[in-house]
Order: sequence, then C-alpha cells, then structure tokens
Amino acid sequence: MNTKNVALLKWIEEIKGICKPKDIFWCDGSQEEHDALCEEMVRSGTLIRLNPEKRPNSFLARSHPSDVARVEDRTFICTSDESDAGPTNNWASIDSMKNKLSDLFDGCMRGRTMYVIPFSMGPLNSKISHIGVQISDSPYVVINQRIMTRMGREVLEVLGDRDDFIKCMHSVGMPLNEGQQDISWPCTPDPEDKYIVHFPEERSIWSYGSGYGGNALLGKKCFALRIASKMANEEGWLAEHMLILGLENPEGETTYVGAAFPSACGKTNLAMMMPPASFKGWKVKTVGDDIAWIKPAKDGTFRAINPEAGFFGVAPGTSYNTNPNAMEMLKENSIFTNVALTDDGDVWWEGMDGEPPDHAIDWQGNDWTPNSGGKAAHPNARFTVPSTQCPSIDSKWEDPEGVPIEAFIFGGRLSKTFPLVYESFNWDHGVFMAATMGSEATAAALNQAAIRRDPFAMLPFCGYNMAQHWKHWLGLGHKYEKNAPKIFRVNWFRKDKEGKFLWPGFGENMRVLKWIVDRIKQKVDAKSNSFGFVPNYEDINWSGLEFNLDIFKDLTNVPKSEGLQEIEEVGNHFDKFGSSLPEELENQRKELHQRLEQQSL
Ligand code: SAT
Ligand code: MN
Repeated sequence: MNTKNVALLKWIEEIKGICKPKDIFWCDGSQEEHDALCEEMVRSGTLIRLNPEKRPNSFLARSHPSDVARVEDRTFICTSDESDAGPTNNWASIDSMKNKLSDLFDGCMRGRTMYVIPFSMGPLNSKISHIGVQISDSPYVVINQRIMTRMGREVLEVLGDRDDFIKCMHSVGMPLNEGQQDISWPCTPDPEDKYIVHFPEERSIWSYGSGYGGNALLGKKCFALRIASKMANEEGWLAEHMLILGLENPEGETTYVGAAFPSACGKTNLAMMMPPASFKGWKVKTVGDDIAWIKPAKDGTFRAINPEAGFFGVAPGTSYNTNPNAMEMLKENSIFTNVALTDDGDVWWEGMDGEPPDHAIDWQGNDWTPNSGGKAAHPNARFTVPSTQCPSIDSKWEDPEGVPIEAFIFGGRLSKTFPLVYESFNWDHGVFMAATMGSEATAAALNQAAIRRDPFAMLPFCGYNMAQHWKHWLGLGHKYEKNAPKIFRVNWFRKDKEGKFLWPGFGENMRVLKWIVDRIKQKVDAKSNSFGFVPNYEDINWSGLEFNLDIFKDLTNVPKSEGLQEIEEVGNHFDKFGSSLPEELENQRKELHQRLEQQSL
C-alpha cells in the first residue's frame, strides 16, 4: 500500500473485516496494471479481446442478462428526516438500511480480490474537483473507472492525509466458496437483491449486487450527481446532469453552455455535434457529455468542469451519420459492453452505418442473423472510452479553473405546444422552465402522449428534496444576479398534424445554438410570447437550408388551449411537493396563466 492516510487505512481495515476478501489490491492506475487486469479477465471469460487489427486494445464484455441498466427502484436515499429525500426519491431510514447492508456485505467478497480504487472527479489540480475511494470486488469496475475518472497513485498523493474523501463501497454480491467456479459476469441473480444506497449526511455510497454502469461505477451518477448535488446545496455550487460544450465562432471566440436533457434525447450527439457545412469557421467543442460541476468564481462567473475523464455512451444508434466524432474516438482503447461481436472479431450494433452483418454473435452470446428477430446489441449497450480520444474535445476541457458558462439549456422530447427554442424572461422564470421540463413517455400516439416530468433532467439523480434543489437554484441566481447565465428551453421534436417532425434536428440544431449565442452577446432582438422570448425568423442563420416562414411560425407559437393544458399539468406536478414548493415557482405558474388568458388564440 502506498499511503499513510490514517482515515483511509482505518476504513480499508474495517471493510476488509466485513467483506472478508481473499486479498487486497491497491490500484495504481498504470497502463501495466490495466493490461494485466484485462489479460486476467480475458482468461476468466469476462472480456473478449477484439481483433487488434480492427479495434486495437479494445474489449467486449457481456453482462448477465439481468444486469443491463441502472435500477431506479432499488436506489435509495437514506436521511435522518424522510422529507430531506423528497417525494421523488426512495427513502429508507439510516438505521434500517445499515442493518440490512451489514447482513449483505458480511463475507460478500469471500474468494475474491478486493480492489481499492482512489479516484478524482475532475482534474487533479482543480479546486472544483473532489476525491473518492471506491472499494470493489470487480476488475471490470477497475478498468472502467480508470477510463471514466482520474484514478490511481497520483490521487492518493493529492489526497495526502485528508479524510474528506467520499467512501464508495461496491460488491457484486456473489462470494465464491472453496473450489467453486466463477461465472464471467458475477452479480446477484435476484433483481430484488440489488441495493444502490446513498447516505448524503455522511457522504457515503453502498452498492450491492450489480456490476453494471451507473450501479457499479460509483463516481458517476452516485457520487458526481446524487451525493455531489447535496454537497453543492450545502456549499453553494451546482452538480448537474448536463453536457458542456463550447461554440467557437469564425473569429475564434468561444461561448460555453451547459445543457440538460432527459435520457434518449441525444445528449452525447449534441455534445459532439458537427455544424452544417454552411456554418464556415464555426466549431462545436466538447467539454463533457453527461455531468457538470459548476462553482461560482470570485468574479461571479459560473465556472464548470466535467468531473469525468471518459464517455460511457449508448452504442446503438451511434453512427457516422448521427455522431461521426464518436465513431472516430471508438477506433481503439475502448471497452464495449453488450454489443454484438462480428465474425471478424469486431463490434456491431443496431443503427451503425451500412448493412447489418450476415452473421454475428449477439449480446447474450448466441448466433444472430438479420432474420433472427431479436436485437444483436442490447438497446442499452455501452462504450467506455477516454475523453482524450474525442476529435472534438475542447482544449480547455481539463482547465482547473473550469470554463465560464454563459447559458443553461433545458430540453425534452415534446411533439406539441413547446417552441423550438425560447429564452426565459428572467432567472426565476428560467428556473420554472427547468423545474417543469419533461419528455413524452411515448410519442407514438400523437396529441395523447403524457409528459413525464423530469425536472432539470435530475429526477433519478437529485440526492435530496427536488423542491430544495429548485430553491437552491433560485437563491444562486439571486446571489449572482449580474453574471448569472441566461436560461433557454429547446425542443427539437415538435410535429405537425400528420405526425411529421417540423425541425430537421441533428447538425441543423447549430442554427438554434447560434441564435442562443447571439442573444447572449445581445446581437439580436426577440419576440415575446406567453412561454418566453422566441426568435424572429430573420435572426436565424438559414444559409444552406430552405426553411419556410409558415413552418417556423408553427414551430415557435404556443396555441392557447395547449398552453392552458400545460398550466394545469404543471399544477399537478407542483402539488406533489406540497409546502416545500418555493413560492416563486407557483408565482411563475400564475403569471404564465395570466399571459395565456390574455393571448387571443
Ligand atoms: O449506467 S449509467 O447510469 O452510468 C448511464 C445512464 O443511465 O445514463
Ligand atoms: Mn446521464
């Protein structure tokens, strides 16, 4: 072991006593360690080495068929007072959960190695960053954490003898008895036996029974969002489910924005977007695709870092058509989980460019052909890849000061009512726009789809009472009034009466981002409607795209009857929060109601 940190050593001893592993391995984060672990997992069947000529230094893992995604109903926030978790989280009392966990973890690592994984969320030399130590009995977790975080020896050096590291405890929950053969993806077979537990008051995480993604890579959703959102609330900053991108104009000036979307709205694609050819000299530069930590600096600017060091993205649907930068970055040094294996030892997934292969091995290890009926890759199949491999990565992505955020963008997948883009009238109105955002559960039945509210895209990730989160946002905007970023909502998914998308989306979204930059720089006016400021047709750069004025009007208007329906649904949404709802937000709802009443149609 290479630390004298008393608090850390004491904790490791304690955990060793509970979990009773065969041995302990301190991860140094080196390439040699990574290679040796990969070799070992190839031997044990956890990893398949991909064809080194096609996909150098890359591997495929197949999870247990029951262990393919986050488990929201098995995710708990444990606080002294139930109301601190709020109506949107599963709450359990600290004592009852600790009792349960001590039963589960007792001897849970028998026959396995216990890995100690020191990691930093954010650059090692940044004041915005925080350190965690994950304990895990999964080598798959170790190699993924090495990509997704700054991991290993240097982190212990930066930590020194401080005891303020976040304790992240993880086990796949499958002890090995003497002589028992291991399986390639150990996890608990019973879905009810998985526990993803957060103790925000002591800033610790206990995860049991799953080896997959957000359940097991504890730096990501568990620490960087659930625990960090509560830390941020206490300390006056923000931990948000946001991509960060920079928009560079032809003069070389960059404007940074943070954007939050519920899952399946194309966050990774937007973060790595290629502007249309007609936008000569414009560049989209990627800082992060999932999480933003934002701290107000002394000068009042909102400084953001991406706490992660890699991308853990959804593979299906990724192609040279939807995300060429992602395809380029996945050419080597990547881990693929639950995609299909081609006969020449490469990977394939639904939505990849070109024709499907005639034959492949599907994500469960079975023969697959285009006529098999099932999917070759699991719809939530993932890639893990270092951020440095992304061609659009911003030169400032590791700046310890963070990048200055000038706008927050919130979006959802909504087939009607909501304009393509609108700007809030003021900060409180912007918080209202974010607190009421959502996506349609299904867009199949036009005009019937119910909106699943996902405030700030944080529904499964806010580690405390969501209404307190709104209050926190309101307060920050008031405190930093002069420099607070502008707030926008976007909706790429509006449809006409026939169910056809009104907006082409993808690279064309650049036109909307450019309007947002022009608003920030006060270069263009806007029209107000009941929902907010919407663009004038002539202020959008249309070069290279024929776009009809009448369709643009349909894309930006709010029909009165639909607006009134939204107001009613927002009322129901707010009712769930009872007396913890900040009154500023109810006032915003009433003001919107008045504006709609005064509107003619
Ligand atoms: O599995 S993760 O939580 O890391 C990814 C996701 O669900 O967004
Ligand atoms: Mn996410």
